[in-house]
Amino acid sequence: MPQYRITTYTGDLPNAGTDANVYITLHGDGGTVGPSDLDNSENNFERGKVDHFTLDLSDVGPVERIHVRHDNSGDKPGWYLERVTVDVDGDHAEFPCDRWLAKDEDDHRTEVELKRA
Ligand SMILES: [Ca+2]
Ligand SMILES: [Ca+2]
Repeated sequence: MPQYRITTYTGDLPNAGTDANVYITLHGDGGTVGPSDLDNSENNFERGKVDHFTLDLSDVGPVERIHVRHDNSGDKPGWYLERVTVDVDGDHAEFPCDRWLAKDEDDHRTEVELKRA
C-alpha cells in the first residue's frame, strides 16, 4: 500500500483558516480512493499555515485529480485553500486552488475538484 504525503497550503487572508473536518479523494488512472479524513494531532488549516498528512491508501497510480471538501463545522468554517500537493512513490503533483471553500464566498460550495497542474 503506497504512502501518500499530502500537503495543504491555507491562504494568508482574514478568516482563511478553518476548524472544519476536511476530506480528500484521490483520482488516478488506476482508480479512486477516499474520501479520507485529513487529520493529524495538530490544529490544522490555520491562516497562512502549511499542513502535512501521511496516508496509507490503495494504489491509484499517479494522481491526476483530487476532490477536497469540508463539513462546514466550527466557528467561521470558510477555508481559503491555496493549493495541495501530493507525493507518492517519487511522483510529485501540484493542485492549484486559490479559492474559498465557504458558504459565503465564491460559488458558496465547501468542496472543489482540482486538476493536476
Ligand atoms: Ca475561516
Ligand atoms: Ca484549524
